Amino acid sequence: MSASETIAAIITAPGEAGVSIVRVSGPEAFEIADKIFKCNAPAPSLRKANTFVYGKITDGDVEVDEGLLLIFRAPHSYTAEDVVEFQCHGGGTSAKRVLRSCFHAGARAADAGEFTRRAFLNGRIDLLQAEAIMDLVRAHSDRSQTAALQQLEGKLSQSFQDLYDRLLQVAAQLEATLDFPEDELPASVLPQILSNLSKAEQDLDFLLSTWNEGHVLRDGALVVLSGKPNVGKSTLLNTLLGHERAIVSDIAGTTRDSIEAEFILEGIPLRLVDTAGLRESVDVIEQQGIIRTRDYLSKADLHIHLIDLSQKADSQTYENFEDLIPGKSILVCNKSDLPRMFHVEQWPTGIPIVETAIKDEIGYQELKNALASLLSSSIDLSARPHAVISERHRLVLVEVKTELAGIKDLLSGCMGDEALVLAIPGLREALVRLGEVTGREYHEDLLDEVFSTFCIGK
Ligand SMILES: Nc1nc2c(ncn2[C@@H]2O[C@H](COP(=O)(O)OP(=O)(O)OP(=O)(O)O)[C@@H](O)[C@H]2O)c(=O)[nH]1
Ligand SMILES: [Mg+2]
Repeated sequence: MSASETIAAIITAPGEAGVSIVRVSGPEAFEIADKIFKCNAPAPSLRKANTFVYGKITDGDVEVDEGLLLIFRAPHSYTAEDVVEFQCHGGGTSAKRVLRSCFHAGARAADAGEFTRRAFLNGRIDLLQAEAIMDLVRAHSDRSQTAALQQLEGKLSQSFQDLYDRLLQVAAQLEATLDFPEDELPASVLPQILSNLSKAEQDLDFLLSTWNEGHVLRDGALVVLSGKPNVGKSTLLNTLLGHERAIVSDIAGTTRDSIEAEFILEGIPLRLVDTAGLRESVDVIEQQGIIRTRDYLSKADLHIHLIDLSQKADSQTYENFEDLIPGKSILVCNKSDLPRMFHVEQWPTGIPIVETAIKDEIGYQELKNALASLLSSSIDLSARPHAVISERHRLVLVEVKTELAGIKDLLSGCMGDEALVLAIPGLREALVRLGEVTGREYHEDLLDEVFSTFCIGK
């Protein structure tokens, strides 16, 4: 992979559409445009930046499409290189023919994420901003999209920069301290260093506290519907989605396999999972389904457990209650429209209980409110969306936190030269790791890891 090569890819989604765009980036972008784009004079390479022109796109002697050519000159382009973009016709064929023509004229196919990787390598954006671009593309809700936009605008980069600068200041203070003979060290130095370290720890803890929200906004909160067969799980899934996604019937054991569907609640993406009903079963397929239910329950962010008020409680009911976790689970007492047969000695404690007749949408709004209330423990719904860290960033922060705790212990014990000498490498390591989040420090493996999640054309 070399920036001396000119790369090309279709940057719009496949499928029928009015327009598709082919981007070409690199030193030969204009040479390629001159070869394949026929327009009124002047030729593309002689045209001004940030202009567009109509013309015919050719491959050798063959005209392959007509469209617009957009002109960007380094460093004012997506990649910060010379870039031309062909706006041609959408659909399965036109853009592919235009792309092939670019290859014949000297471009090579761009790898997944290569345009954005070049934008990073050319210093136009940092690694956090590069990741934000993919988060934007993948955002499932307004809130996720706004958080990604904030990250692209550099809000998260600034927080990491502030943390980095504070630790750099501590490193400088420690190095300076080494120059003093031990008995001449000013008394104020150690408290200053420790206070800076504590402030860094606070900033770090704040960033870490945004992880759960980041996980929910990027991946969606996994909300698992569970309960005995026939309690109304699939009816609830369909009601939430507003269409008949799962089969509903009065035969217990209708849902055999887990069914996942996306649902947006208050701007937050949820991955709803309808599951096979929990019961003792001799049916091998049903047993497999129940294993999957258990697997989903172990990974769930939130859990809606349903019971049927028209049926008597039994030992399975109590066994299922053991899966309920305060702060994570809601108990839905369904079929309240039917004569009540359900009685238990002991209701689970600390679990919100909502009575419903889902079939008639009774109690449905209360259930959505209870769900939003549980979600608000990881996301402050009243606050404006803000940039939040991802799993990659969390792993680095956890390491840096451990490193800082070790340094604080060393320095709190004594302020001898030995402690200083031991503390300095730890701090340097913490700075290197922190630098990897924004890409101030990077190596090929790190870039491969980050950009491997990108798609072609991004
Ligand atoms: N009376 C009444 N019937 C309901 C209600 N909710 C669901 N049902 C009925 O209960 C039956 C079972 O509903 P499902 O949604 O298939 O139940 P399930 O929990 O998915 O069942 P399995 O897939 O077998 O585990 C269907 O006949 C529904 O129409 C309700 O609130 N009141
Ligand atoms: Mg079902």
